[in-house]
Amino acid sequence: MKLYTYWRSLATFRVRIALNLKGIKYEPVYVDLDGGQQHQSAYKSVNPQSVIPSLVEDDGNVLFQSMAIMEYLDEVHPNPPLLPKDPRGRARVRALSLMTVADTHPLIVPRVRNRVDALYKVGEEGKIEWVKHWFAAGLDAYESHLSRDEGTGLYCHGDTVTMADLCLVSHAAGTRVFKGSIDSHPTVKRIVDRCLADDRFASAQPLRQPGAPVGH
Ligand SMILES: N[C@@H](CCC(=O)N[C@@H](CS)C(=O)NCC(=O)O)C(=O)O
Repeated sequence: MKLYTYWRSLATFRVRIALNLKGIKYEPVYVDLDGGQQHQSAYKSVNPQSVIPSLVEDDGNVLFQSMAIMEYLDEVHPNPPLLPKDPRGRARVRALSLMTVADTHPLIVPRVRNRVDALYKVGEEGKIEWVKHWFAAGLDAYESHLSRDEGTGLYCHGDTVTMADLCLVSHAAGTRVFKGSIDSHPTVKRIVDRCLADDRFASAQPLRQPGAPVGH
């Protein structure tokens, strides 16, 4: 399997964790998002949307969109499961996952922050402020949900890891990359710290990938 990846990509981080949890080996193929490699024809022939991750199976089948990939991996390699068995549990885990995948992360990706700058000339500082705003709003929403819902346990849903934890951890990592903190969100922090104590999460972190800046 080949995983098209970049150190900072939060969507790819989610998939790297899923692959580690499932014990699936993969060959990383690096796509330099800052250098615009996602727009070059070599990569567009793999994923015409010009975004990562893409996961290419040995027979050439291309999987794309992190949530679809995580669910596919879960169906093909059911252990350990990333979704609960009951429909309400599955709905809650998917909903918590989508808070990152659909509602926060898409607002801060390079193509969006660059477009905001192109239209409104916000500059580097303005782009960082934009990103920080959406990460903070996402953290507040997670904290409110996770601290009040009975479904929350040691992890986002119950006492075992689910897809929601992979998404939450990616949100927390993005917060950190952009010099924010999760310290004032105790439930989020408790769950993220527990996840990152597991090397299958920790080794997949953005700042531990080749090409990441040192000294963070
Ligand atoms: N919804 C997609 C998001 C994919 C995405 O936007 N990936 C980012 C990196 S995390 C990317 O490739 N961005 C390139 C760009 O914005 O130019 C997923 O979850 O897979």
